[in-house]
Amino acid sequence: MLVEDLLKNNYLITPPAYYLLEPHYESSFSLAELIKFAKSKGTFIIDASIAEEFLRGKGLISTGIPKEIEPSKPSEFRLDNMVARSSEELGSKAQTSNSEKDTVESYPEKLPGETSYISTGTDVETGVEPTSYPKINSLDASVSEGGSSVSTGTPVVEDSSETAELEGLQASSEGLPVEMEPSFDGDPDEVVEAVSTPEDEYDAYSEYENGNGDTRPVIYGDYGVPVKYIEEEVPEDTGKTYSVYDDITIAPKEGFTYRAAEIPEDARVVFDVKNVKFSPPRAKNAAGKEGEFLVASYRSFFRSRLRKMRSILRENPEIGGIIDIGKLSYVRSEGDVTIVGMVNDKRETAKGYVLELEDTTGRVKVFINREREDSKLVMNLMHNAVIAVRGRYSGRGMIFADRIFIPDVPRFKRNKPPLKEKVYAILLSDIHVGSNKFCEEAFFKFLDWLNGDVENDAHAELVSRIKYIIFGGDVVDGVGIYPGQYDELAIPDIFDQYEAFANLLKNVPRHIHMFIGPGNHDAARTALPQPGFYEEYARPLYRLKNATIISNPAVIRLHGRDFLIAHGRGIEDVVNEIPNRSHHRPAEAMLDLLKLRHLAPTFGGKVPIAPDPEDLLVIESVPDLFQTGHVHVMDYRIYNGVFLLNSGTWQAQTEFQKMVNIVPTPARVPIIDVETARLRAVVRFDQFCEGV
Ligand code: D5M
Ligand code: FE
Ligand code: ZN
Repeated sequence: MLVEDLLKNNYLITPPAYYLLEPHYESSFSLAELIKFAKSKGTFIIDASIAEEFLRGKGLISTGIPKEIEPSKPSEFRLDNMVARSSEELGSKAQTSNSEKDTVESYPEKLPGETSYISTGTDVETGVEPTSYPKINSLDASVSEGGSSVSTGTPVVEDSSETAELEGLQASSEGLPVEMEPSFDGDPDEVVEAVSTPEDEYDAYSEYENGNGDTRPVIYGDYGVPVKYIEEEVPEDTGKTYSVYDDITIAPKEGFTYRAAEIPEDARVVFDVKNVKFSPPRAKNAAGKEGEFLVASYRSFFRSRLRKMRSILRENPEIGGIIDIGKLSYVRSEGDVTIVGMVNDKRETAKGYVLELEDTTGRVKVFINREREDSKLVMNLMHNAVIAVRGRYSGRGMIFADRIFIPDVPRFKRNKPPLKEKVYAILLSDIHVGSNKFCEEAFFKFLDWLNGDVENDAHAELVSRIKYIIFGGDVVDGVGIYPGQYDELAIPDIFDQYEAFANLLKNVPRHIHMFIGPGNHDAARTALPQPGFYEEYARPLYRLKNATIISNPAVIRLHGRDFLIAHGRGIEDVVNEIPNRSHHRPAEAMLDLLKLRHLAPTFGGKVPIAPDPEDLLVIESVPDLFQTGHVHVMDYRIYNGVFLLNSGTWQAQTEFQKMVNIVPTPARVPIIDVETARLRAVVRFDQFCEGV
């Protein structure tokens, strides 16, 4: 089976590509050949364009898909990144389920001093044994293991390819993400019934002329390739019943006392995207076109990024007078110059690195020799990040740099006044209510625990002082977020998903204030920043008495401590661009973002960014705590007084995550001591979400 064979080797195939390749698999090409080809293309996802190219190269098809429907970016993944995420790297993170009930792990004495790092998620801190991760087969081994027949190279004749295709389809129906054509050798009534499907049910599909005068409707796949004929009836609503948790009522345990109920609330949203007033760009004249507005908006966006970054960089006393790139040609060549610019490009040369920097006045190339200490910073620069550079201007559009300055955060922080009493905040994200992998039972247990159902005094002390809960996005699984998601939904309706989540949150004791922000699975603007949830979908959340809806990103000031909350999609770009970064160590990626003082610097990468006239993703002021989620792995560290925490998730591993080797750490509750903005404890409920 092509799909399984590819999966064994950590390669993915899209349905359109599968249909193209399967008929020829093992008769005209081997697994090894296909993998070798995909590898040469630097992708591990075999999509229709890769399949076409491969088959064309083997002379198995003569025409390709038209240029305009080829995806502009053949793959979101680069092989070099995937290789970097090797088994030993994945295995370095110890995450196991804990068999003890509600284990509390206390941290404070283990936290090192301000300037040192907490190493992420090591066994020492979590006190758990490392799990061994499924080893990624080495490519060579698996290719030989594939052992499929050697390609004869003989092109398949047009006629027989059609039958081959049909046979291929029927023979390989298992393990495929799409439904298969029914075979017609069964009961003739079945066929009649299938054909009698009303026309209007097919509204969503277009007619497809397949060359034989057959105009059966088809579904088009991602890249405009027909995926399958519709022969059978569109699946009827089976009347699937599901709970939106309106029967869940958990009340505080009698006699349980909450200290936090007596402590006055001191919480304020100090930054929320919704409160930022933009002044949209104006058209030069009445004939201004939409495109011009967009360009003007982006220009304004970058101008704003440069302005904000320049003022951050200026706080560094080492950086002297800054000169506009456009004025470089006026400077005398002997002295040093300092510029601030956005990184357009970075390249490695034999002796060092060449960067292209741009500001609003021009562009310049910067060379830094590998011998220079600061050249080490180049590896961690992301596209469109803003940096300062000091060096000698050669006069031919090139600066020879001796220093590179990243925005970074100051080494020392002002101490904040102590609080009268201990008060705690829980930082969660990626609840994914509505997914059939949502850890429902674990979440119920968490709610019980919040309501005072605790085993011992240590737990009671924690619960008693919890005053805030922050949700950093992906609170529901959403609908239509990825192809085939419907099959993985327990609650297939987005309205019901929000209602279900709100019904769960009604069981959070009333003295606990919640802050809830959106992520990429939520009903909200897809591009960053996300102002909030669309009200018409998430109304039940807006109606909660003890909750505030926040934007992504947002800054919440709790008792004078600033908590920067973001869903964290920028981590994807870090993993994509910076060597040796992994989804399994998100705190490290968060640190890269913090040092660049931006939540998603790369424009045109994995993360869509809205062309707002102002860049609201710049980390303008240094927070006490920085929270993200998104990658479903709990991880944390400290850097120059800032506590970085990536919350885990409440969703067990999905099929997709299994394929791409994402191993989530579900149902963990990190509790933050608000006074120090550091981790106080992690309470685990993961034993209740095994095998979800
Ligand atoms: O993201 C959960 C995790 O799955 C996170 O590590 C990103 C990863 N993910 C999700 N969708 C994709 C696609 N399409 N490509 C690559 N990686 C992906 P969540 O936002 O909860 O779905
Ligand atoms: Fe998520
Ligand atoms: Zn997400």
